[in-house]
Amino acid sequence: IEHIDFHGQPALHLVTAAGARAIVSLHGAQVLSWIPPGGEERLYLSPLARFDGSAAIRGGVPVCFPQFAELGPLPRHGFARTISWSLTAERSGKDFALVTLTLSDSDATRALWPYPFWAELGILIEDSRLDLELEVENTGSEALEFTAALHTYLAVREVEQSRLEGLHGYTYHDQVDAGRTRRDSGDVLLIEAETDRIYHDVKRPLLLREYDRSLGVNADGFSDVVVWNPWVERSATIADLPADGFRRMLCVEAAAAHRPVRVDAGESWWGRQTLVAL
Ligand code: TA6
Repeated sequence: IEHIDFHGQPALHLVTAAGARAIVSLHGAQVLSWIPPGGEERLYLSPLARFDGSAAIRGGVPVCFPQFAELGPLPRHGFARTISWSLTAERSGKDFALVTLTLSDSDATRALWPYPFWAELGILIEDSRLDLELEVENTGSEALEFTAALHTYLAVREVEQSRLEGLHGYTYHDQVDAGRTRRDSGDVLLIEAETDRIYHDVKRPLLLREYDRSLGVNADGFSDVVVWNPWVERSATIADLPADGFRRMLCVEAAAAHRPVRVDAGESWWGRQTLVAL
């Protein structure tokens, strides 16, 4: 585990003996690159991403906390992705590398959200797996509620030729249709237009299939899965995404969005997303 400078930001470079690699920015505790053994990047990072702190970094795995999207009064996706986290542990062995970053309340967070908390993101690479585990502890004396997501931007060769399997039969809120509730009836999800869906209570592991490779996506603790691709017109409104960027990415997010998470005083919650390169 090496401390590096990545586009002017302090970052960590994780490497395992088997050849897996990841880059994690302390700003936002954001994983910006993950390359399993074999050498192919599996996360999308926009070539127009800004690293100067003026905006959230477009790509990798932004941590949305304590608010997902615009589900409350906070800035979109909360504040965790736009402030610096602290490195509290780093460990590596023959086949793995692990770092732990933490964030707790400060004057800046309390100005937006009045709760004392402690959050930890554990980032583990092992074999062909990337494991992200978010824990949130309520260090205050009254219950708190939040929504959250690991807003994972998966890299795809061509989004229209990718198939996301595992969501059939689940109910979702369709954010491109005024939040209407629908039920997924197809065997696979194909991305052929702007897509922004919150699938509820997803219990199955998902599989993103491309013509020559696949990626397993599963989660625990997070009840929902968000699938997002901005497609042509929406992309044009996103300054830090190139015009054809949407073709190279698909967000498959582990989220707690549909129902807020409630954490009583002194209690904690955790959620995990795991990606497995196949
Ligand atoms: O997770 C999907 C979403 O909430 C979309 O509605 C979309 O706007 C996206 O996140 C990106 O948000 P951002 O604030 O990073 O531009």
